[in-house]
Amino acid sequence: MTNLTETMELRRSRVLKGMEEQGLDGLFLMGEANIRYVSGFTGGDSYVLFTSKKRFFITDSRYTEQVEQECFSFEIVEHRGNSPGLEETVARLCNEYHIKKIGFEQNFLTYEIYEKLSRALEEKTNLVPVSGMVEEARLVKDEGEIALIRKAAEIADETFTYVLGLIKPGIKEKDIEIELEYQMKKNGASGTAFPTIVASGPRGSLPHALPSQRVIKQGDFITLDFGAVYQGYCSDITRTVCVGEPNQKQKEIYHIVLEAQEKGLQSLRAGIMGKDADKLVRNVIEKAGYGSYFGHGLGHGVGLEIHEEPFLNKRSEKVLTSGAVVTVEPGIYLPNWGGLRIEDTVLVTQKGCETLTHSPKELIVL
Ligand SMILES: [Mn+2]
Repeated sequence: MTNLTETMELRRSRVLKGMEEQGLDGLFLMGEANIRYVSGFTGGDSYVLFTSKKRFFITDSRYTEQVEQECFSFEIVEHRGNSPGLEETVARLCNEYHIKKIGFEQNFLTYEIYEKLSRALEEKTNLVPVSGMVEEARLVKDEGEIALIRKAAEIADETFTYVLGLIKPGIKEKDIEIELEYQMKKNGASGTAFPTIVASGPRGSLPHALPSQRVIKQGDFITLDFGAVYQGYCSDITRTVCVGEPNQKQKEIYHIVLEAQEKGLQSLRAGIMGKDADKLVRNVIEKAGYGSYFGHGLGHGVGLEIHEEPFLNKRSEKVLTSGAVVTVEPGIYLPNWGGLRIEDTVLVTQKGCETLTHSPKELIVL
């Protein structure tokens, strides 16, 4: 594994190369995950300004000491408090370093900041919207990142095994959510990767059901979708279990989704296009007659963010690369009946993919 300094330098040189290709002599970053990726900073409310020659880390007094500890090779510039505001600060640096064309992240910079920044900048500086300049680099995970995602996946697996022991008729969805989140933290997670989903009985038809006060009953399917964050990196797993013996229809639908999910794991490899992977999995569910009940995409990238590139869905023309980490998560959702989803986090490799979440997938009957 390369050391942190080398890793950061490599990441920054990729971004600088992208700037050069787009003719930018400045790049203003506001996306939190992007900033963490190029700086190692774990706090919030801070920004990075790259110029061809200098790197500025723009923060306020709450974080200055933390930036000194976590980041290197940046000139720290304070804003807010006793200093001028963000837009004035960025404009001052652009003027001082004669920036002609500065890129800003169009998906993060608000219209309000854009207006203030436009007004503060001198006329010779052009503000140019850009996207994906850091996200592209983040697509391929390095060894260190993969190790952290592996750990986040392991925490999720351990948590699932533990929480299975607590699920029985009479417990509420909310209780299961609290246990999942508590156990993930006990197992080393800094937090949850996204709001935990617990959907039982007929609520299983809501793909993103938030846990309710519903009491678990004998015969319920329960879909648990949760993930851990470990040192900034996320995991994502979904399992559906049955409380008591499943009926014929539950068994039938479960096996269709399982077959589709396994088809996904067999199909993923470097070189496949997102929409082709989606199609192969969707075919399994369509052939079984439930195509219209699988409304969402096959999966998404996972890393510093829970949902990031590459997205795997009907429209995705992104070609998967070795080192991408994605989810494979087909589901079937039948209104007024219920539903289920099965999801793993996987690492895309040259020859196929490696599953990082290992919880069992045969129907668990509690
Ligand atoms: Mn997911």
